[in-house]
Amino acid sequence: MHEPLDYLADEFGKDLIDYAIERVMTIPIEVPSWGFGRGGTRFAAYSTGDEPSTPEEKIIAAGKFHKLTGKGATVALHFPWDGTTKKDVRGLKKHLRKAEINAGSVNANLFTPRDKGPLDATLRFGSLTHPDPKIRAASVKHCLDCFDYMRILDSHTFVLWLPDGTNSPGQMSMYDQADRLEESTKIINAAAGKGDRILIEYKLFEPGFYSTAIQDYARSLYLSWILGDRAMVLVDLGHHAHGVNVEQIIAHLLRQGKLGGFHFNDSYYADDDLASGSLHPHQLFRIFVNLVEGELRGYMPVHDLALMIDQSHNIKDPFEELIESVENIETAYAKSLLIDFNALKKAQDSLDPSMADRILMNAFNTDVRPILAAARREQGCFENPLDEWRLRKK
Ligand code: LRH
Ligand code: MN
Repeated sequence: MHEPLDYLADEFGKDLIDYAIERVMTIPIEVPSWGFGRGGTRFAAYSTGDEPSTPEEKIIAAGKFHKLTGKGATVALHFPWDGTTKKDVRGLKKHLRKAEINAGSVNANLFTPRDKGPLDATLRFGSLTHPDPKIRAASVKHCLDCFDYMRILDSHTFVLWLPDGTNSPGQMSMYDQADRLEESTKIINAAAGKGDRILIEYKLFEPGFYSTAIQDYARSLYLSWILGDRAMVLVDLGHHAHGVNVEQIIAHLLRQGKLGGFHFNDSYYADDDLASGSLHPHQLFRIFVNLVEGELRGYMPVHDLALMIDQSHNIKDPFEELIESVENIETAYAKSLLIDFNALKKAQDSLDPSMADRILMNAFNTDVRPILAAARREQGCFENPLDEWRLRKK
């Protein structure tokens, strides 16, 4: 009986299919602690009470997720959402060890007003670019605290997304905004430890609706050049204006050695934070095509990038939406691995775009589910995590 994998091996060759299975099996995809709870919108957070809500409950869920899917070996953490003291963080470390998973990236939070201390509602005027040097110092201190947490958690990835921006033309001088940002990020960068990478995340707008301090990849790239080798650009797929060619940005950043990683999600309108690949599976495919081609050309290997999911789950069971997202990311990656890049380049260089695009679409139109199933089987995980999760929920 010809197995589905056999058909794939007939078409693409057994070596390439075995390679794709190995690559899908080992690609590290990081899940967000905040993705196991219900995110909410500006209108409401629709908690049903049965989803994880405490940091411990989220880590336990992440442990189950890793066993079920083979992905999520590391969990992205967000402070103060996941803790406010070193004691809390040591507690997290215990939960992570028990769940047999590790801490991934540590995300600073300079948008949630604290109950006590200087970072209160004044954060609406900014944090690292706040007009008051005391607030800037307190914001820098929060980032330095995150480095302390990274030491406890043995994490080496710091994610800096800055909510700073303005809502009107007169609110702040663009020059002051830029000067303060550089001054603050230089202090943060100087405090980073050996082997740490600082991922600078840009975003077009929100919560600033007139200006945003780090509004596009050029801004992140500029900061990453002035801060040095450990500073890289983080591409959140939902943080672009309509019509922006995201995979072109990715190729350009990879070529400059400044692509640090991703926040995978999907969106129609703005920063919708919907399930990765749920609306634009072909865009996710094009992104992986450029990552795989970049690796073949000697740029940073795909697996060395910080491949993280950043989503807000409101309607579906958060656990199930994360399974869907990981499957869509694995699918896009597996399809991109089926491309014969030599044949593609030959078609491109011989001015034959029809053949070039057919090579891409042939890979995209290939059913790679047998590759994903084989990758999970070989890891001792479940070929169909969603069915298994539902069986367990019963
Ligand atoms: C900002 C963002 C950032 C996180 C937050 C949860 O929109 O993408 O990465 O800190 O979402
Ligand atoms: Mn993000």
